[in-house]
Amino acid sequence: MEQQNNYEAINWNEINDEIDKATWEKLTEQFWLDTRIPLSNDLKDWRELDEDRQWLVGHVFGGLTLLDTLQSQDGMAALKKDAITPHEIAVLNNIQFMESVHAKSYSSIFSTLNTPEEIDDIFDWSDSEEYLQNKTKRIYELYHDDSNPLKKKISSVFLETFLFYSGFFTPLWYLGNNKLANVAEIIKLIIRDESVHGTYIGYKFQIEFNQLSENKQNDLKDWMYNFMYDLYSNEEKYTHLLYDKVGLTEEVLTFIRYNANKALMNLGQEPMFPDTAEDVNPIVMNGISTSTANHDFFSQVGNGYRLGNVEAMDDNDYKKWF
Ligand code: MN3
Ligand code: MN3
Repeated sequence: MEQQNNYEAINWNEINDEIDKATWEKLTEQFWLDTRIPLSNDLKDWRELDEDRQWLVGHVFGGLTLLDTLQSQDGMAALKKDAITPHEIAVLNNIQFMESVHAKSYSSIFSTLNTPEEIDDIFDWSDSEEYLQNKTKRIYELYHDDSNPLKKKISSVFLETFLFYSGFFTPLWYLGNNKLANVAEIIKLIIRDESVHGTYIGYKFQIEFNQLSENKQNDLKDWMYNFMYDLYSNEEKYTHLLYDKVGLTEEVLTFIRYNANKALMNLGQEPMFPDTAEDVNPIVMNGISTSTANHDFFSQVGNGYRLGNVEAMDDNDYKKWF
């Protein structure tokens, strides 16, 4: 009989990469569930929105549901195959579960704000809309190509730090205008998670990228910038489709170019677009960077449920942890 190698138990007392442990602690510390947010408090704001704006809110969340489904069903499973340390797999398990929480949380928003017929329409749309399906299929194919682990990591970071933001713009915009605060609270919790995910997966990318020869690094860089360019031109069309009716398209495009640069930075690369934080509408920027406005959200539900401040990580957070 052929002898198999012994199966090894994960040992948290022997850490190969301190970033794994720090990320596990950060993610478990900021654990949350959609069921804790009192979404029905936003119904009054919702009823004051006109039909076009209600359509926009419903459909950006339809799009986000599709992307978080991709992350929870395919993305993290794909990255786990390439993990270097057992602790990295544990971190990716945590991320995978939270992607399911994210995907589910939009349904909590739908069931609060939308009628059953509207919800059916939104899911029919997200399961068939051309530009949304384009980006989803492109990333799906890369996740299922095991021949290039680094391209999988690029896909994950582009998805989470760039492609979600055409959708995130809407709740942040309303938050800045003092509307739909509880819906926005869910989105800020998701953004806080994605910020850690993008930084962590970008860090794991850089470890392997830095071991490549200069030629191979340059080839991969070319591929990466072309891929970003393709995704951006698709995203432009998606943004027009969603935002033309409410006149916000140009502001959204600025915001997504800013986030495209952040995605490249997570991967240790130079920005591609001239847009910086100063170019983004400050109403939206406030929403993304400030602590959660109202911690009473959590005392309302009792049980001693406590969360730290809701804020996105900045570029120096890994340094701060140590
Ligand atoms: Mn997610
Ligand atoms: Mn994520």
